[in-house]
Amino acid sequence: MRKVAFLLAVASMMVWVGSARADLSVGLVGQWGYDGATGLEATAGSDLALTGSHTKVTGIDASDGAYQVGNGDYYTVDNTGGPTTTYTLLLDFKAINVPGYSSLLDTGTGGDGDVFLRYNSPSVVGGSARLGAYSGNVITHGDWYRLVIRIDETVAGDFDLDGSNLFSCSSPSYPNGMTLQTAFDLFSDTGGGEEGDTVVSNAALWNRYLTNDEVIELGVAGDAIPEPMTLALLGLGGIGALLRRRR
Ligand SMILES: [Ca+2]
Ligand SMILES: [Ca+2]
Ligand SMILES: [Ca+2]
Repeated sequence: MRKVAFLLAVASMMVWVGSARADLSVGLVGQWGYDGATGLEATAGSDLALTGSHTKVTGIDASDGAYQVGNGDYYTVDNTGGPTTTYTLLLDFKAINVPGYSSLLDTGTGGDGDVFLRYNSPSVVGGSARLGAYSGNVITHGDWYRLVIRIDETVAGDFDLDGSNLFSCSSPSYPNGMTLQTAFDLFSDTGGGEEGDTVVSNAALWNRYLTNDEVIELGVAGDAIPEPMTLALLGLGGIGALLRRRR
């Protein structure tokens, strides 16, 4: 009986480990850390394709890989299986300069950008979105930020910076046009010229609308994207140690 009680305790501990944190690995369909030999390698999904050139620069810390792109340089994301109307896109970036507007996202390839930074004073730019939805002055040149863009084309859009909500859009007209096509571009305003110099350290894509709690859990630029499976394995390892100790 003592063994049964122990196993029940183990089972409840495993449930606790599984539920203690949201599972941010669910629906993670793309992840790029800009840490590999070319800076284009995916740890989830497909490798990025580069148009133009990019320069390896100092990242968020000494061990972090990051790349700078300028006007005419951009990454194309393979979104085979799209168009995608519900998604979450994460970018860890810093703006070196913002000449008027600087594109962060073009939801397709070869067209106007859809999410921009907008120059607003000598040292600060406004965080941004399509259709006139701009935040206040929240972004300083040269500082790192984690931007999380959540879109459900039919319902809502949320933009969060370092875990704080910049703005929500519930108007049905707002997210319209934010559908990710079967390929889409980061830091491109193809032909429009509205691209500043931007450094990127991380990008990630989920095929679902993350919850507010999950966005808070994602934290700030450079924070690891939590993988609860690792936590669960740590939990199992601990349980294994307990089992061994009982013998
Ligand atoms: Ca660019
Ligand atoms: Ca576009
Ligand atoms: Ca990186």
